[in-house]
Order: sequence, then structure tokens, then C-alpha cells
Amino acid sequence: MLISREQKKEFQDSGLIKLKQRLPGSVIEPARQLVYEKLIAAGWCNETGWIGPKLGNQGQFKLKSLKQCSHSRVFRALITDEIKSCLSELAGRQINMTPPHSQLLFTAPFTSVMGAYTGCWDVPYAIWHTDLPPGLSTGLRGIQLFSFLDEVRPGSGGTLVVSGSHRLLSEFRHLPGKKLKKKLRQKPFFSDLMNRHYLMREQLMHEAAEVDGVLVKVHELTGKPGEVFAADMRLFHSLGDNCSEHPRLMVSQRFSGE
Ligand SMILES: O=C(O)CCC(=O)C(=O)O
Ligand SMILES: [Fe+2]
Repeated sequence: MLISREQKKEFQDSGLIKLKQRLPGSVIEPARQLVYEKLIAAGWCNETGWIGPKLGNQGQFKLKSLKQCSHSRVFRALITDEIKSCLSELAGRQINMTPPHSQLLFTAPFTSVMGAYTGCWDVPYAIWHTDLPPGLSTGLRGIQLFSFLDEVRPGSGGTLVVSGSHRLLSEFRHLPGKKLKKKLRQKPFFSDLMNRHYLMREQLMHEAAEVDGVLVKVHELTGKPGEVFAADMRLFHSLGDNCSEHPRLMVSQRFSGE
């Protein structure tokens, strides 16, 4: 058994867990090196670190060669059989990788995903979405794996996730993105979260709130190279600003049983 009963329960309740197992350095390190080769070739990094623009917005940093990393042999080798088995155990049935494969999640240093870079990290108010419609009625349909090619510390671009949110709005079988946001905005926690003028969004990471009987809280995905988060794909999530001097290098892989 790779996953304990407690972990399964935690995953069902919150939709998010960090696994005890990791992707080994032998697969992580070649992938990290490949990304740095591309960054150096683009003139954004040298051997000592980032030399690219210092006040960015996410739109500026679309580099085709970075996108192509996912097609490389080293990226294709990232997800080990052990981790695949962990996710199937979590799901309670066999689930398999679905495209896109081993997607690189990149955020340049000193970059805001929402507009002008201020240098002050906060919980984002925008780009919140789910990759599958939420609601318990349809059950778990997909798990998204998130891992780290380099250490990602707080405030450095890690994905933001609202734990518990996969269990909300179960009364709807299908809610397109815009309608979902509209419904969620009717709940105080989510209207604060998506309100750019709300000054205490960071507090939403520290105190759980109850929404329709479900405990919800914002989590920032941070971790060491190879650490793995499993996230129910119905979870509400968004991108984070990178207020550090290091590029944010994460990978994501989706799994589904359909
Ligand atoms: O870049 C990120 O942190 C999150 C991207 C995202 O929404 C996803 O991979 O589904
Ligand atoms: Fe997403």
C-alpha cells in the first residue's frame, strides 16, 4: 500500500495532498538542466542565474523552446511508475496519464500574472478556474499532479489552490467557467477571493472558512525538487506572482480514468 487510509480521507475531503513519495533526482535533474539550457540560449539566464527583464508580466515570457521541453525524452521520463501507482490508489481505480504530457509551468522572476509587477506578493484575485466542473455528483474524474523541478518557496510563483472547492455546487451537473464563477461569487469567501480591492486575501490562506458546510482554504503549492502534490481536477486554482529572483519551474501531468 502506497497511500494510507488517512491520506485517502484527506484527499477526499480537501481534494489536495502532498505525497510521501517523490520524483527522484535522476529524473528531475535532467529536466531542470534542459530548461536552463533553453533559458541560457534565449539570453534570459547565464551560469549565475536570471539576466532577463526585471519587471515582467506573464504575457512577455512565452518562449516556444520552453513549450517544446514537454516533448523531450527527459520530460517524458519524469513520471515514475511508483507515482502513477500512488495516483491510481488515491483514485481507487486505475487512472492513466492524459495529454498534455509533462507540461512545464514556468513563471519568470519578478513577474506578476495579473498586471503590473509591484514586488508585493498577494493571493491572486484573477485567473481562478477549475480544469473540470466541480460538484460531488459526478465524482472524481481526474487528478492533476504538480511537482517541482527546482525548489519553489512561498511567493515564488507556486500554483494557488482552494482546498475543499471540488465539493461545492454539487447540485449542478455542468457549470461552464463563467457561470461557476458567478455562483461562487455569491459566497463571501469567494467574493473576497476574487475582489481585487479586498485587502486581506492573504488571510484566506491562514484560516479555513465554511462554505455550504464545506471547509475551504487557499493553499500555495511550494516544495522541494521532486515533491509531488495530487490535486482533484475540480479544485478552484490560479497562478501566483513570482516575487523571487528565480524562475518558477514546476511540472504538471493530468490523469484520468475515462
Ligand atoms: O501555472 C500554474 O501554476 C497553474 C496552471 C494551471 O492552471 C494548470 O496547469 O491547470
Ligand atoms: Fe488549470
